[in-house]
Amino acid sequence: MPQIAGPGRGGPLRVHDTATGTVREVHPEGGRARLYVCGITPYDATHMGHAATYVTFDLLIRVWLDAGLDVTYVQNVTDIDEPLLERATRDGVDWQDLAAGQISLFQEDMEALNVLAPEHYVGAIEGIPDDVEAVRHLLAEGTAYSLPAEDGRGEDVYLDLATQPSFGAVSGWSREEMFEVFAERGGDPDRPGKRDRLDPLLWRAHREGEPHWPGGPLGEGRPGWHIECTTIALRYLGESFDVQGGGTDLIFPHHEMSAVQAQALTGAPFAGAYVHQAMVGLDGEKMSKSKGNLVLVSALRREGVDPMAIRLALLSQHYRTPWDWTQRILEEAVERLAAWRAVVGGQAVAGGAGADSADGGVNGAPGAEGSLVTELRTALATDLDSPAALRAVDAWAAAGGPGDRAAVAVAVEALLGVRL
Ligand code: 5CA
Ligand code: ZN
Repeated sequence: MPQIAGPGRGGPLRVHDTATGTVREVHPEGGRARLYVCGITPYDATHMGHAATYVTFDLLIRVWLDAGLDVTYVQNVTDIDEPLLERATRDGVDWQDLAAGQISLFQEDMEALNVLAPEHYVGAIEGIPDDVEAVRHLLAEGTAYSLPAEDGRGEDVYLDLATQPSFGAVSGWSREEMFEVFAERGGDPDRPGKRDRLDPLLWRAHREGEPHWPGGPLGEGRPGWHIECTTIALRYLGESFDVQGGGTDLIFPHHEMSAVQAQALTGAPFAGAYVHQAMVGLDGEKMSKSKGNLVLVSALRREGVDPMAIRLALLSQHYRTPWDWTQRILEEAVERLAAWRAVVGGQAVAGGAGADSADGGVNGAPGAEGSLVTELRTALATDLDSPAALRAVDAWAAAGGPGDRAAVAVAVEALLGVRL
């Protein structure tokens, strides 16, 4: 990741870890931080929930960079999965064309929101050879088992959770809680023959009319959803990387299963911390492609909304609190952006706190801008408290923008990703 120029250095990041239920310091030794964030399933355009997730992890990266760490950031794209195939069939389009179009739109949206691109952006299809190798290994170890497909022409493979004592460590959920969402989130609890109804699918044998890839000893087929993220993360980040990220809708089964599969493969914990963005909704319901209640980044951009205002709207809500997108939140962000820009682009304010701008701030003794930068750093390093960071800039702007305004603009972009 690029180093972001800014004055001085920020302190170590503290962030909420779902697995321990605590806010913990995540500041790896050795100067390199490793992050994996679950990417999109590319069958529909980026909505505010996705955008909130990727802006949150962008903030996390910016705090790490500001603290002097190098960051290796990996994201997958689920370019083969049930919902993508269903949507393509429904709309009578080729699933590969659908995915390619949505992936470019997502990347344009992210760029517009000034979200730093991952170093490795890896498609599930690209990862299939690693999945095959992983599943073969688990079968050989006796931690996975096969079941004949309904048509009798191939075998599906499942992880045997009973062999994995770490199962449950990510979510901390009871089995009852797990069953409540397992089926609706891609699980197949009623598949006959499974040893545990929660066992995750590792490999699905080829069925008539479904896309398929060579699986070597597994035969033709395609990987299950969770193994995709397990193998991509292990290949590009290695064992026990620092943060696994995504929305809270992925805590179970996705992150639980990706982690337990990694543990089965390597014997080591998958990640050091599991960080989750709360769900963004619309009118009291989770915003989701399957429900169709969407506010799209691309649609707002087409209407001429400044992407920096969209970013500010997302940052105005704390990542751990579920919230509903409203027009009011966007309007406030538009006003805030205009207010900040007016101060940063304006002439120096006479007298008062503005008088100390002469000391330069950036590398010299901290002036008014220096104390603002310290406030921003403290807010963000304290469990990514973006609302507090925005309030600090508001207060500075309301005071007429004392100190070196150009230095403030640099810090606001470096830390918050907002271009003034
Ligand atoms: N491809 C999988 C992950 S491997 C997937 O969940 N794709 S997705 O397109 O459905 O979601 C992309 C990311 O946005 C995920 O991290 C997901 O947790 C997050 N997300 C989805 N809906 C919301 C929402 N309403 N609010 C916040 N985050 C969301
Ligand atoms: Zn994932």
